[in-house]
Amino acid sequence: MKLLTVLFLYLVNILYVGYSVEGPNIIIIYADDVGYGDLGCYGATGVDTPNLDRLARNGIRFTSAYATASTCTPSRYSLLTGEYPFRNKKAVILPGNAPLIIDLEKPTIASVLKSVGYTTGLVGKWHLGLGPSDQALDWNGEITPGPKELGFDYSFHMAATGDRVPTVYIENGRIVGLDRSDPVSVSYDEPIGSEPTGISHPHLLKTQADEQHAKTIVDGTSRIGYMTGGQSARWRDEEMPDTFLGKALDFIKKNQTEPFFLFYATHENHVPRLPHPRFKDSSSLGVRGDAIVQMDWGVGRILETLQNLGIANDTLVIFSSDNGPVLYDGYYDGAVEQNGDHLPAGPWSGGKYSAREGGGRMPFIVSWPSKIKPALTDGIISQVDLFASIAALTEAEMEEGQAQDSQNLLDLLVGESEVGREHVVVQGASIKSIRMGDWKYFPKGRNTERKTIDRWHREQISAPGALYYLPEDPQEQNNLVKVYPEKAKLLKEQLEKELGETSLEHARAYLGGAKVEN
Ligand code: NG6
Ligand code: CA
Repeated sequence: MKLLTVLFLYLVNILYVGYSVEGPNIIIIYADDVGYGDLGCYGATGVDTPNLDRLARNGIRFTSAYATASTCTPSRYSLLTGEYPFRNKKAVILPGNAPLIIDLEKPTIASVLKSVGYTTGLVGKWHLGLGPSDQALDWNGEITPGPKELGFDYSFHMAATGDRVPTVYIENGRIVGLDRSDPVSVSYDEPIGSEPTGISHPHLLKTQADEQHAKTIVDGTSRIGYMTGGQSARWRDEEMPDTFLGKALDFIKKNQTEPFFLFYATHENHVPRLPHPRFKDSSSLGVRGDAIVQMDWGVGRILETLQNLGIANDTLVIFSSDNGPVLYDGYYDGAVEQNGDHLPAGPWSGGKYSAREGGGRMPFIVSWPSKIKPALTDGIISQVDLFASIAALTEAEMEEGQAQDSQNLLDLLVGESEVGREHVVVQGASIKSIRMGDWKYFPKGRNTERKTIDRWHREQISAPGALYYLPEDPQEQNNLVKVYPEKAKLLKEQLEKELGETSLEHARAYLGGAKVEN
């Protein structure tokens, strides 16, 4: 009898450990510059997103989910490390030849999942720098350190953004399709090589661009930065989504029998918006809407593949975006003219580069068919919380001080609770805001955000700051700071506490002086 008990306990133990190590597959689909109002399930008009709508119908749709910043590099930094971006001075929009900004000692979601037995993959946009910080990177050898050193077993990605050189794919640390006799060089200071630029050869362009985006022309589109060589390796913009999707599907198929983590970071909806011709006029918003339809189609293919492989029920899929929407972002692609009545940020004001709700509040959908029941939640969550929540889900150990801003909101994430964060900080291009409950506060301060996007900041960010009551003022127009000074003080103090050593002045000075200013 005793022997039987021991045997039983032993079997239970194997089963239990086996289960915890297996966990669900995890896919984070991270869109670029897709706003709160850009999906059908969040009220979009002029663009249909049936696949994401279905994901939302069968999963949890969040209405108070945030990116930590309204630009790309800082948001991605937070998602992967579980830290607010202002903890790392280098976490600002990076040029395409920036060194890796994540400390190699720091755990990432990928390294943590790897440590509990997941196979980890990155496909799509990176934009967190590549190579060492003490010497220039040779793009033609092994590109390291990068995703691999941060815990990704497999990677297929671009260096930075679609509008920045180098315009090549990097797979497991090597440029794909590179001809050694035609090496790649990249410069963000001086012009290099003799290739046409948008300034010298505007007639060669598919779309005209501003001066910043008018450097080396690749595939008919001028970019930010100069590049020579690598002709055989240069991407074709219109094929990029299919290329990334193909790699994502390959990764899923290859790893279908073991737990995997895929960080699938789409290029859509960043500029240059050059969707595949088969999506032409698939929306009524011009290329910006067509690119959203294309992204949605790709999500559909991923879901269909999970279904066909029989692993859909055991796969946790999280969809979100890195920052709010923008219509004009350097290329005259018609997005502004063709936007019609569509509200890319939904009911919120501001968008990309802004610390208003439109800059940080994101579409956020979570699906896990075997576990999650369909729901709608207003609990506050930030993408920075994915680290601790996913660590809790997979029973991965987190050490003291790691991922310091990440809260374990697993219960909210899987619909077992509606309780989220008490407060959340969103970093705009030059100013930070805090939301606490239904209130939103901006500190007093010089505002260097782009006038065209956030001109009202200039009027409203005057002493002693600005306070808004979101349920009645989603557009953040009615400054109540003088009506509720105590409330303002409470939020101000909380914001200062969150910032910690990063004083407001310091953060602002740094962002204001950053190379790429917005
Ligand atoms: C800005 C670019 C913008 C875009 C952005 C990065 C200018 C004038 N504008 O600096 O076009 O590339 O950086 O976008 O250079 S993000 O989504 O990756 O943060
Ligand atoms: Ca972005």
